Amino acid sequence: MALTNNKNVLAWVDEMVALTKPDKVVWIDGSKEQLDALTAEVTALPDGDPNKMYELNQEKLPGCLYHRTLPNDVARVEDRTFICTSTKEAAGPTNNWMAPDEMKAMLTPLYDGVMKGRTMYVIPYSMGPIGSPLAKVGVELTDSIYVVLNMNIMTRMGAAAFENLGDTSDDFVRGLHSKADVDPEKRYIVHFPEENTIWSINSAYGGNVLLGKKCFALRIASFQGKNEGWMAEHMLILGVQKPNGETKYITAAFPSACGKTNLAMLIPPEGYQKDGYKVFTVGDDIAWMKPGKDGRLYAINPENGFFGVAPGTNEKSNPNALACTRKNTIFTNVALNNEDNTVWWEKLDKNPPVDATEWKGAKVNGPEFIAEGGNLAHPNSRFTAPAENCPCISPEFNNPEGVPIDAIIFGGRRASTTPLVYQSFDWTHGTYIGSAVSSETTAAATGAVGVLRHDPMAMKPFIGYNVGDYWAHWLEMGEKLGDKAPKIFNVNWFKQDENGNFIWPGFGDNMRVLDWIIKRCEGTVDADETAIGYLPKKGDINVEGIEDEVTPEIMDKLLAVDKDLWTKEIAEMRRYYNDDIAAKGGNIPEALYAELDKIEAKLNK
Ligand code: GTP
Ligand code: SPV
Ligand code: MN
Repeated sequence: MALTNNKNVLAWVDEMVALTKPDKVVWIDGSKEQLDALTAEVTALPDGDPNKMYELNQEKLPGCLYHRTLPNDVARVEDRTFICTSTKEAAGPTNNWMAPDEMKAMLTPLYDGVMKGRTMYVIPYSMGPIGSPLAKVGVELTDSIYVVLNMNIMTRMGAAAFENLGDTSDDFVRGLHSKADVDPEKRYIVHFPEENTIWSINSAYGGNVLLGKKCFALRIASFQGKNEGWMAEHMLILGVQKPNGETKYITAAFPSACGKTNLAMLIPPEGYQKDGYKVFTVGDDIAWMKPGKDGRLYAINPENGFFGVAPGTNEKSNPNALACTRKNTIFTNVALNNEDNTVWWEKLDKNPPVDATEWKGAKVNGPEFIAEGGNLAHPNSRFTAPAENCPCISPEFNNPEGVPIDAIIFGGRRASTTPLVYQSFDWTHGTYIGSAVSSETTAAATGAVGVLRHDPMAMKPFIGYNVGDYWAHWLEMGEKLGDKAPKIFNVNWFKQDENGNFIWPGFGDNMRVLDWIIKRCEGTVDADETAIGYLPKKGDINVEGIEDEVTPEIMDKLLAVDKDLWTKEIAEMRRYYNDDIAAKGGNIPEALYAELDKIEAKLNK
């Protein structure tokens, strides 16, 4: 039964049913009975069925399920992701583009009758707390139960999402997904920002198919934000509660698999805990931000769960993330421990299961398999965990108004050049720093791993329009916020020594850097002015308890601004602006070129 009288929703669903021709249409109301029935259906499938999900040990992992996607379908596919605006210029140099009519003409035959013999699930969902002035409604049509069960964790899914839409509103995002034959040659992740529409076909993996996430909450939402005066960013949101009870909120943009979930759930070092510091998680991947009535910038997390990288998550690196995954969680492409029907991934512990099933489905001897160089879990294997499981979830998580932001942090994986932390001179310089984010690539997208690539604001794969206009939008927001704008910083947890070892301990110890950042926001600590920004003065990053690891000599290395490396960095930025952006149709704001000139002049002084 349709869950809404909204005529636009009903007309669009009818149209997509006529196109894809499912045997049956099921509206997802979000009730436990319905979800239990779908879980029973998908776990009853025979072994070897690509849609099969497995129930895990219900004593150790109550409510948890396991799934393997096809080996050709384990990450986002950026080369098959399109922004179809009416002009190529509107999509800009960082996106693949095709004219909307041409794209629809190409995809329509692929969708024609694709759901014959299948059921279409109609998923209503809200990105953001239902009823929040910052929230938005989406509807995803899919032929995948795996998608329904994941969307139930990642969004506020079900009948309630329609509550605020009314009968005539057209303000909802239309998402059409079919796994089709999961054919990588016919896989397309396509956005029509001018029509609030997403078409995804031939994938059944995470970011390609959970359309509320990257497709809506970043690509479509960034386009909406530009037109409506707000921002959609690839950022975690955290709160640091100080000993006096006051909480400071910080957002941070790092490229995929560069530490957002980890920082969002950070546990402060012992000394900080003793002093009374606490960290709360508001979000781990996406922030929607808008100026509030008081003129400050407010952020909500549009999601309702975490789609986190499993490998590397353990009791030491991120106990909060691990705790999130102990119930009602879906694991994708990790390994199975057949000894007790639980899950395992690299660095979970030092005991890979002897009786294991690796992520492609082969039964193996875990320790032997690893000794031969195999990965038991895929490097981009993930957990889908409800936010409510998080031991440090912020009491403001469901606040419809969001939280006021004091600081914005950019960062990436940089083996050299970039210091542990520095602060921008102002918002415009901070926008330049965001535009200059680059990072060594990870397994979160298909392609080579470990190659340095530009990833402005950690948004390169997610900006739903022209990157030059996106930077202009950042500058406009800064002007609107004026002296109430958050301060902007850059961090690098990944600096290495000559042997390729990380020289900063990272994880919980990143609190020491947040501490400096907060003090800078409050104006209670001085800084050294350098060509690239404000750096911590000697001794101002607290190393109490890690003095053996982070000696004064190492701290000097962490905070070094090497003139030669930075001269190269600036030359590369000029090349990037000119050749990769401006020459390819990106309108770079003059103010950003001016920042480049200023830094260059200071370096040469
Ligand atoms: P997406 O979900 O893809 O957007 O990733 P993310 O940015 O949330 O990254 P996540 O926190 O899952 O971390 C990815 C990888 O970075 C994991 O293997 C972590 O162990 C590693 N990592 C995170 N924080 C740190 C850190 O402070 N230092 C070091 N050395 N590694 C880190
Ligand atoms: C990322 O790649 O940044 C993710 C995972 O958060 S996905 O949902 O696949 O985009
Ligand atoms: Mn992400």
